[in-house]
Amino acid sequence: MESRILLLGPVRAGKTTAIRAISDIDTVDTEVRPSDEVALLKATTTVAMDLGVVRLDERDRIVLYGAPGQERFDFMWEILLEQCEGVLLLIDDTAHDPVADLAHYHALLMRPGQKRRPWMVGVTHFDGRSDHDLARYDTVLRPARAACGCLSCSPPVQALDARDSDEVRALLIGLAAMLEVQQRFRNRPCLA
Ligand SMILES: Nc1nc2c(ncn2[C@@H]2O[C@H](COP(=O)(O)OP(=O)(O)OP(=O)(O)O)[C@@H](O)[C@H]2O)c(=O)[nH]1
Ligand SMILES: [Mg+2]
Repeated sequence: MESRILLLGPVRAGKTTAIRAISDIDTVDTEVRPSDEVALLKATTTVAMDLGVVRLDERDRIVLYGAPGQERFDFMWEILLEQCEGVLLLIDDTAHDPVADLAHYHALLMRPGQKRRPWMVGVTHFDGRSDHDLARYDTVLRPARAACGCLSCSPPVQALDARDSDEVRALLIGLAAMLEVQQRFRNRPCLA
């Protein structure tokens, strides 16, 4: 089975890094030196998309797309979302307000009219802290979770070092399993 997964999230969350860490092919990327305040955060930024491929086993492979984090390229988010069955949302835990970042992307993925997709949250730059520190993200996810237990309303949240190919792979295997479950029970309604 071939799945297409979009890595979405703010600048510096680790989308390009994760795809480079795990891809079995030379990745395609669109990195440029930033000309604005992003230059304070990092040397290069994605302006269109990343592309990689990871083979999970004999049968399954995932095509990975990486979105640009900058809001001014948000038109690419919709184009890439259209191509993808699942989303791995990366949130930089050290950003100014990472809970607000999650709320922003949650609103995008859950807005009326948006196709419901299985998705997961990978919290990056977490660097070995206790998983209890992930609880603050529940404030965003709790209302939708309480309304419906479907794979789109109840995304798992996990710490992730985007540089670590084993960690990225483990998350993607989980997400691929969610996609398979969704395909088997295609008609299961979202109650939210
Ligand atoms: N310490 C630490 N660094 C990380 C972690 N995950 C990613 N990084 C680093 O954070 C930076 C992320 O940069 P990118 O992968 O370019 O981020 P991006 O999400 O593609 O950003 P844009 O393309 O600008 O939207 C890289 O320098 C990574 O090495 C982590 O868990 N811990
Ligand atoms: Mg990038």
